[in-house]
Amino acid sequence: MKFLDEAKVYVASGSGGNGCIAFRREKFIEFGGPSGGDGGKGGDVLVEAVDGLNTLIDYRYQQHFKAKSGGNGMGKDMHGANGKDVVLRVPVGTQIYEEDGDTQLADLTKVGQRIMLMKGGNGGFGNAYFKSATNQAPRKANPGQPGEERTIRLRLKLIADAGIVGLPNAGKSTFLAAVSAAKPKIADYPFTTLHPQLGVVRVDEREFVLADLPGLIEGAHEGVGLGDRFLGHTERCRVLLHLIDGTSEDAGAAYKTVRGELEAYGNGLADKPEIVALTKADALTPEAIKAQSAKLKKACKKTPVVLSSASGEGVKDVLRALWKIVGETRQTETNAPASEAPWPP
Ligand SMILES: Nc1nc2c(ncn2[C@@H]2O[C@H](COP(=O)(O)OP(=O)(O)OP(=O)(O)O)[C@@H](O)[C@H]2O)c(=O)[nH]1
Ligand SMILES: [Mg+2]
Repeated sequence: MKFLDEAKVYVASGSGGNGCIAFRREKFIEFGGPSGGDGGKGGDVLVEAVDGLNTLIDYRYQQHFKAKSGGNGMGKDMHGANGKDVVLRVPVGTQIYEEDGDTQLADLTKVGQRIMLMKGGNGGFGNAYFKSATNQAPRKANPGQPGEERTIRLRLKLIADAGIVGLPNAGKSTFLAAVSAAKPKIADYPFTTLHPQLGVVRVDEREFVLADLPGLIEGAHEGVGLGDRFLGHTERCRVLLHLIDGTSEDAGAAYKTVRGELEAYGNGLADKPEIVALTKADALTPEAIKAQSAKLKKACKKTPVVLSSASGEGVKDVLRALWKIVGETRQTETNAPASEAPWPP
């Protein structure tokens, strides 16, 4: 499945059907009276977060979604049919914005969450509706209300508990492959990973979702390399795993480069809890590990985990450290008062 995390779509709700003017005239039946039915309601536009989707790629192929109009009312008191709704199925984590891309309309964070984006127009009343004591034969019916139309932007921000950041070639994808069933592309050239990938990690009978991201380089916030737009996918992460290539020249400098980009991106990324690990330990001599760890420690002001996805060294430690934060933040969330408390209480 191809990955796409932004899409612009045009949506329109259905117009209501017109009311009808008709009179019942039948042989042998007296006082037939007005019998024009009401128009049907136009279809609504709904957006639903569904399971098993993690890309907006479908919206590359279809960008126009129109709900059906309601049917017109007819004689013999027949009501017009209601127009069919249109439901946009999106992955969990999708945000809906106005066309300007700034005003958020909705944020779908749970499977099955459904929002009404635009209501269809109501159908018009037929003349049977206007019959009254003083006007027994109204020649009046309403037209249906028009539907609405607008252009919206969909933006997917994946929902993962933890996200892996680091320079290209740091071993991010290799780590994800080592700890989950995900099969990311791994190669010894930069920018192997072009879009985020998720994996489910199990540690001590617990599960959490880990996201592997493309590499960041200096100037990413100005568009260098792949830019930093994909960092949007870490905005919802509870913790970041920052991997630093042990075979690089200076692990401390590598760390600072990525931190600089996280800070430049903003949106609270630099304030997220972070686990720091020095990778590819199997390819280093004990002296090199010591030297690189010291440089890294100086830069990040904590002791980095020494990690090797190849030999398995340190992998469990990293997962436990991640789970500790993921588990704790999940706990505080379940204890927190529900933000959408029912009303009246
Ligand atoms: N010896 C050794 N090599 C590793 C280890 N982890 C990754 N590598 C190698 O490092 C290279 C880059 O690994 P990737 O996992 O593709 O790196 P990445 O951080 O995902 O890189 P980008 O996707 O380009 O940002 C590959 O050749 C891996 O085989 C490790 O633990 N030990
Ligand atoms: Mg990669």
